[in-house]
Amino acid sequence: MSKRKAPAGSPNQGITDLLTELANYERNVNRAIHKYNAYRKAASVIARYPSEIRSGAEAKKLDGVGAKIAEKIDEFLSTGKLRKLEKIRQDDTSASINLLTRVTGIGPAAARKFVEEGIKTLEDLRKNEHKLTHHQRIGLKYFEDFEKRIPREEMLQMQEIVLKEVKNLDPKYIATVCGSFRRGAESSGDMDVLLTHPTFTSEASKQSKLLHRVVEQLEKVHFVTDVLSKGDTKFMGVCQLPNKEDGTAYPHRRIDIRFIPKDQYYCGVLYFTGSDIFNKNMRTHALEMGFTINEYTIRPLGVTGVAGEALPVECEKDIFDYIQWKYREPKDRSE
Ligand code: DCT
Ligand code: MG
Repeated sequence: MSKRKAPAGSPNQGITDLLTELANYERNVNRAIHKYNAYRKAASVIARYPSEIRSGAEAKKLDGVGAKIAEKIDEFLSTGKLRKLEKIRQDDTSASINLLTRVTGIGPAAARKFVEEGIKTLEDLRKNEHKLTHHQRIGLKYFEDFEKRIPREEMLQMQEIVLKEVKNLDPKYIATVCGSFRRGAESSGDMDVLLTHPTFTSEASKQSKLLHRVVEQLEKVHFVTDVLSKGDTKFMGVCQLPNKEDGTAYPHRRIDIRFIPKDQYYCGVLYFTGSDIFNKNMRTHALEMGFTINEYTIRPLGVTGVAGEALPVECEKDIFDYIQWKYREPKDRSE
């Protein structure tokens, strides 16, 4: 999962930037996840609105934009700024917490703790390396690189390396690059890879070696450069494309690889393809149809609301079929 960095380029970018900043403030500083989601939802629907918004009332017609957000949009359109944001930006604690949470491995709670200890800048973090976890140290080391979005062209090259190495190890592996890349995005925040193997099912005993072999191979060819964390079913790390022909290096990138039982693979692919907002909407529709979906399974809900056995799933479309939803290609899953 990547930290929030929206791609640029809508006619309402001023408004979406403002809403994203408010969203991050609510999540990181207030830890108000509902407000965070409300701002994100509004930003997302406005980002896809094709023409320039001229008033709060116009924005309010969109699903996910309420009266309060419409008011803020009016203030921003008429004055060019937002008093609430100006105040937040001036507040030293908020600004520091927001900055520190941009380091991977530092969540809102850790950021607040650091700030209370007087650790407020990246420089402060560097001076206090002994207080950081391994994950946070790597996050700090590649701070600038991880802030950069990954152009699709590079994602394609990265995908080629991963799929080739996996196939060379054992052609029976199945791997899918999910996330925004699978939705066709022109740039991505990170690389989300899902992996399975026919011998690994939710019934079968653990097959821990199968993920480790892939990671070791990707390290061997110098694609994976650092490990943030490594379990039997989830690897979080750092990767880098080989240098360009003129010798210049590509930025280091975040990569996650999840090893998923074959019978749960397509629920995983659906979930990790997202978007997060699409997932929420699909889960809501599933509930209305009497099913519960998560990243592992789809299960029918009994009359008492208790979930039954996992239903068999052979592809993503099976999941859409169960809840009687028309299949949507990944590129049409932004909401
Ligand atoms: N996801 C979700 N709910 C969340 C977070 C993530 O359903 N709260 C799913 C949907 C997308 C997928 O996980 C990968 O997450 P990210 O990498 O954060 O999103 P992305 O769509 O790939 O965007 P980015 O280009 O920023 O990586
Ligand atoms: Mg991603």
